[in-house]
Amino acid sequence: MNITSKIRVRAVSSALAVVIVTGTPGGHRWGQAAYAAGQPTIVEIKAKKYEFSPNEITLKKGEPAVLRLTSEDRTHGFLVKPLNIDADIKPGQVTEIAVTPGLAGEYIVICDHYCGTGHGNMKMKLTVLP
Ligand SMILES: [Cu+2]
Repeated sequence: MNITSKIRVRAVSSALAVVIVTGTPGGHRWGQAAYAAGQPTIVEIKAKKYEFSPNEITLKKGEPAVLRLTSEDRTHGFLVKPLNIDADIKPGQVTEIAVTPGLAGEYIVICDHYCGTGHGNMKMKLTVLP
């Protein structure tokens, strides 16, 4: 299988580290080395018109997590501006976002990739506990 994975490392503030990994299912796991140290919580999230499932997740401040995103139909977006997360979710691919939230709070994740008539309501809640 061709390796089409990409790793984008965001400019990090001291409060937050975000790494976005995109790969094909079954492909080489680029993220493995990066995650080995932290034993992150894995959170699977599926996207489809016009919802995320689950539509609510909870993380803990300072604890590393990996959001593993897949799409069941078409390309969706996954945007949480305050946490510096901005990813595309493409069908047939797994998009992994390694995040260690630095700020507690309640955030709204929105799909920022136009996906049809219900697009404007495609949201989920991400809570970061202190
Ligand atoms: Cu959308």
